[in-house]
Amino acid sequence: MRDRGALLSTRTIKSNCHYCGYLCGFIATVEDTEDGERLRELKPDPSRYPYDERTANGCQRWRVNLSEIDAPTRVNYPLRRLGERGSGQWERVSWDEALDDIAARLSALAQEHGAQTLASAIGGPHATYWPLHRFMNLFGSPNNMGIGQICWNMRVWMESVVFGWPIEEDINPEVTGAVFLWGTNPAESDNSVLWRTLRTMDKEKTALVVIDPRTTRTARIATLHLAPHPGTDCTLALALIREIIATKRYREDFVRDWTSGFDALKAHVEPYTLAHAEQVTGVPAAAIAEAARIFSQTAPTALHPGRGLDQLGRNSAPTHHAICILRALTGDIERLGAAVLGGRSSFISEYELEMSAALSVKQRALGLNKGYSVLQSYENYERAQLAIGRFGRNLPLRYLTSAHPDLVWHAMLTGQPYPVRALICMATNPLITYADTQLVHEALLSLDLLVVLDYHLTPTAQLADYVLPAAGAFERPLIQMQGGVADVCYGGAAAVKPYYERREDYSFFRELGCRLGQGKHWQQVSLKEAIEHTLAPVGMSWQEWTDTGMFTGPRFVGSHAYWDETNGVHWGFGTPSGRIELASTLLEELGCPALPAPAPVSSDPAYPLTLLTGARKQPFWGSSLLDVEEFRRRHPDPTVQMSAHTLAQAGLIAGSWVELRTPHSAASVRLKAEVADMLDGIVSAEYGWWFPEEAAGEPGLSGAWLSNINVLTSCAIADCEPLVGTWLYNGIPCKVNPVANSAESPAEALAPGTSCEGVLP
Ligand SMILES: Nc1nc2c(c(=O)[nH]1)N[C@H]1C(S)=C(S)[C@@H](COP(=O)(O)OP(=O)(O)OC[C@H]3O[C@@H](n4cnc5c(=O)[nH]c(N)nc54)[C@H](O)[C@@H]3O)O[C@H]1N2
Ligand SMILES: Nc1nc2c(c(=O)[nH]1)N[C@H]1C(S)=C(S)[C@@H](COP(=O)(O)OP(=O)(O)OC[C@H]3O[C@@H](n4cnc5c(=O)[nH]c(N)nc54)[C@H](O)[C@@H]3O)O[C@H]1N2
Ligand code: SF4
Ligand SMILES: [Mo]
Repeated sequence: MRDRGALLSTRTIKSNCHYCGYLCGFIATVEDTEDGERLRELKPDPSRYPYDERTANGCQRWRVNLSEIDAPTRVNYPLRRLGERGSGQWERVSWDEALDDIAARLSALAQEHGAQTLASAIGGPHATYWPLHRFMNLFGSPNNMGIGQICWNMRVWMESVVFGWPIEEDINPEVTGAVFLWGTNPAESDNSVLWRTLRTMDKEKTALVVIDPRTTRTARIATLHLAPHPGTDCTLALALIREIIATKRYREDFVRDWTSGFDALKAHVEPYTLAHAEQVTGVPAAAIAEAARIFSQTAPTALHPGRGLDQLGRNSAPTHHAICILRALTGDIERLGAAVLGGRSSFISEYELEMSAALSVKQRALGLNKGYSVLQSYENYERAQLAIGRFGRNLPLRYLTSAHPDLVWHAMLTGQPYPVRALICMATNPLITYADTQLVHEALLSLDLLVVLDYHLTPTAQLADYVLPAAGAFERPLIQMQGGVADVCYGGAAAVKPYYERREDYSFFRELGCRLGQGKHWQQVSLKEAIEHTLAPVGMSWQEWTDTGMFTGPRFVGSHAYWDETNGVHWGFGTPSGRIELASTLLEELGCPALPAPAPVSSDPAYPLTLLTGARKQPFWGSSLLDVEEFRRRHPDPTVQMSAHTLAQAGLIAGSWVELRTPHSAASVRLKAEVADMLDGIVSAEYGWWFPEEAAGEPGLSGAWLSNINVLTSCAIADCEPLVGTWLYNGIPCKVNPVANSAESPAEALAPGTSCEGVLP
């Protein structure tokens, strides 16, 4: 732990939490000591977005910033591997030594194999990724792996296909008549504005419809809860569409004036009767009809989809497409209280910051996705942009072209279609959070160079050549820009200088870039300067930014209806036809069905149960915060939930360790069985589990194999959804067995006596 030295003075500064995408404002008390600055205290800041006393009380994570900033498990100095990969042995080196060596090795690898030999991996919404994207563009590699294919890309892509640009939901209990939460559970996944709004709104005035196979805490406050069999949501959506058309409850004028493909849609949904939908989804016909009635009431309806739909493999794209159609039918688009098109950033956009234009045509053509995922590729990003770009808007290119992990892991292992020999991971723990842990493990072991930027020595970091200590919340300024698909950004200043030798991620990419001849593209020496530069076009000073913590541009709702004098047409939407395309001409041009249809749901007679993975649970976040003792006391073990009936049928005892298997893997994992209110035949397993207290390094990698649900998942490209490459995290055939010694934790059962020796120098 850090020596405190004598206290010289105390001051306060406005800064931000970064344990989720809200970046809540806090007033940080900082002590200046002889030994440097130290974060002493945090108080929620009533002057800044998204303050509300109840939020601060409702969020369990922000307080741990005070201990995590100096936790014994933090990485504080650049570490270089000693011995074999995964040995668990490290030597401390200087940043210059690390950067010089990484630059030299990347140069040599690019010389031998081409710049595409470097891949990168990013994670969830908790970091500033554009510096990595800029570095990769300037280096000349198209191969960034994102987690977007199973997080937010599908939404952005399908909204862009149908509406010509992503939308922002506008849930406002003053005007919103109904909120549909579809495959999302904000009670566990959201600590702030959304959950607070839903919880407190008057359900007599604003109906709340929850669509989820589990009776979650969110479902319990719903006006109507529909529990479809996992993966059957597309059929449900098509039945809602059919019912709304059949009962003439759609907005006829809006559909006539602003959409295309209605007749084709009407014919297409004909087979999706209430009876058919009841049979496929298990939701009673009367409940579907009631949901259709609520959706199409006169007041605005806001629809908020979540991970339940994002991670449905082949059913993900058609389901998202169908819910976009629903919104358009009832005119709930470009409508306050429902959804509005996002703006275009009037500060420097993420597209410009990531310098996407710098990646040459030749290197784009080497993108691994070509021929595999139709939309998620450089060529078809450009195709979609032809219409979208009419309004000077650019979708964030690097996210929406990110390379499919299955293709990248295989290029590492086989050298096909070309060798990928190096990987930089920033703010991600792919060994735990990406699909198919065995494949990820083999691929990482095969590399010539693996560099990991993180706060902790995660299982992924344990396999690295270099682990570089990242500055975290309160140690660096922040800016969140929604990928540039809205005219909003928020964030603020650092409270303290990074502790020890930690550095901002920005600084790593800049320093590495400068060593590789990118110097003229990294004019701003720090992230603070880069944020000032980003905000310059809107005339916002640093002082104003850190005082308010937010920039919002003017909001134009209904710009599609503006009459363009010069061309004698309405502005319309950013699609090829200028209308909302219920039947997509872009998809048709690309050889795909223009209208959504459900794909078969996975099944396997040898694996009779259905596995949902990754249901969010407070207070944990992804694979993070498992080292926080207080959290582990409250939630010590990974759990798998099922109904009392399913538990009994499988011969299991609540509270005991059980073994899960799927057809994707010869291995199994252990979690603790828990009874919950949900459909029979389904099991819902937590994700993200490893055990920081277990021994680091091979073979155990701090318990990375014990309860990590991604040991059982797969992202095999042949099974992925063809437009974006989404794989299946929800709806995997599985079986659950009792285990001998079911009171024993998996670590006791498999690796007796292992414990965490201090591995950090
Ligand atoms: N089976 C299954 N797998 C899933 C999911 C699921 O539901 N089921 N969910 C998926 C989804 S939606 C997501 S978004 C991903 C999340 O996957 P990841 O993003 O890989 O997981 P996290 O644990 O959130 O974060 C990884 C690491 O980032 C570090 N970190 C945080 N902030 C920073 C930063 O600013 N800089 C640096 N250098 N490091 C930082 C943390 O210490 C942590 O070790 O998981 C996906 N994987
Ligand atoms: N505490 C906590 N909060 C988080 C995170 C975290 O790790 N921890 N991660 C953040 C990230 S990266 C993300 S992407 C968001 C995700 O946020 P959400 O989308 O709200 O994710 P969940 O809370 O898991 O809710 C998804 C729901 O979908 C349901 N579901 C599963 N399969 C199906 C299906 O086939 N059909 C339908 N209709 N529903 C289905 C599940 O039962 C579950 O209740 O959460 C963010 N917030
Ligand atoms: S909601 Fe909680 S975890 Fe998220 S930024 Fe705010 S205080 Fe931090
Ligand atoms: Mo996510």
